[in-house]
Amino acid sequence: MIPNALLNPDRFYKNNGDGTFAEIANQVGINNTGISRGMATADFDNDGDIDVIAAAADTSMGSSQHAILYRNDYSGNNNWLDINLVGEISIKDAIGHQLEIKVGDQCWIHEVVGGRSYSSQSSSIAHFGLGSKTKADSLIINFPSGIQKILTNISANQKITVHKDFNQGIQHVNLPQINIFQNPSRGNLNFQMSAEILSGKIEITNLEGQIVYSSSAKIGSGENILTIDLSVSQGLYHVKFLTNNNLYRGIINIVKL
Ligand SMILES: [Ca+2]
Repeated sequence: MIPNALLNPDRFYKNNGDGTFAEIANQVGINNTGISRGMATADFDNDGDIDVIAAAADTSMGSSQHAILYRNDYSGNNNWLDINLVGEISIKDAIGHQLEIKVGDQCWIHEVVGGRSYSSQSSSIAHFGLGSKTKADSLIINFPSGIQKILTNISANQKITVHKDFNQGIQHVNLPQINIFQNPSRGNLNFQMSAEILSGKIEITNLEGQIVYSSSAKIGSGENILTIDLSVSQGLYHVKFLTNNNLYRGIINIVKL
C-alpha cells in the first residue's frame, strides 16, 4: 500500500503472482483521497488478517491529522500463520531476522524490518498467508549471524511465539528435557537430560547423513550430563539417542566461538 503525500488517492497493489501488480484500492475500500504521511500494517483485532492504518494529514472528509484504520474484514477460508519472534537477551523485536515457511515445494519469506513507511512502524509479528494449506512443513529462522533455527509441522491459523535466545538452535523433535551447553563452544558440548535417555547409544550426523560422532558407552548410573568432544564445524546436526525401548531425535545447532 502507498499513502499519498499529494492530493491523490491512497493506492493498494495486489501481487498477481506473476511478477505484476494490480491497483485495487477501490475494490478493497482504501478510499482516502487526502494527504497521508505514513502507513503501518498489523493484525489490530487479532482475527488472523492484516489490517492497515494510515496517518492522514488532511482528508477530503473535512477533518485533519488523524489516523484511518482500514480494518480487514476478510471472511474467506484461506489459512494463515503468525510468527512472533522475540529475544530476551538480544534485540527484542528480532529486527534483521528472516523467516522462511515451507509447505511442499512452496516457500514464503518474511524479513523483520524496522520501518516500511514514513515515520511508521509496522508490527514485527510475521504474517504468512498459506492459502489452502493447513500446516507449515517447516519454519526456518535465519539469524543475522548466520545461525539457523528450525521448527517443523506447525498447524495453520495460530500465532506462535518463538523465543530465539533460549535453547538456541535446539529443535525438540521428541527429545524431552534436553539442555546443551556451552553453546557457542570451543570444543566440548554437554548434553543434560534424563539418565534414562543418556543410557542409550548416541549418534550425531550432519545434514548429509555422515556420522560425526557415535558412542554406545554407558555413563554412570544416575548421571544426567554427557560431555562429548565434537571436532566439527558449526552448523545443524541431527542427534539421536537409542535406548532399549525408544528412539529420541532432535536437531542441534552447534555454534563455535
Ligand atoms: Ca485483522
